[in-house]
Amino acid sequence: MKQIKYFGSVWLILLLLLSNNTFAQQETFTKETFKVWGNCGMCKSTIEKSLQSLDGVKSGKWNEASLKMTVKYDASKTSLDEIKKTIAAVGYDTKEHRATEETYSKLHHCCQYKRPK
Ligand SMILES: [Cu+2]
Repeated sequence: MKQIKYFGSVWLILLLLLSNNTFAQQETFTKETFKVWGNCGMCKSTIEKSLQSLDGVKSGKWNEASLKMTVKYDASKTSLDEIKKTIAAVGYDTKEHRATEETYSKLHHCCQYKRPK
């Protein structure tokens, strides 16, 4: 009887270790902050929505006052470069990736922010 109890707790400990490990794996996201040029709340939703289709991005938040973009992503699935390219593809500039003139000109007129030189 004592032995059964003993094995029971061994299993419980093993189970706890395993689930702990699973939680640890979910926390391996890389967090980065960088500047994205833009104007308003509409830009915010366009920028943030563009990343929803990108595999490996956990979250992306852009602040229209500071122009700061904060992303959390899985570095084994995507990269900062890929994220910036995706943002440029919907019309928004970062230091490294500029939107094409064509994409920029298709933005709503109030979203046509002052572009970096
Ligand atoms: Cu806008």
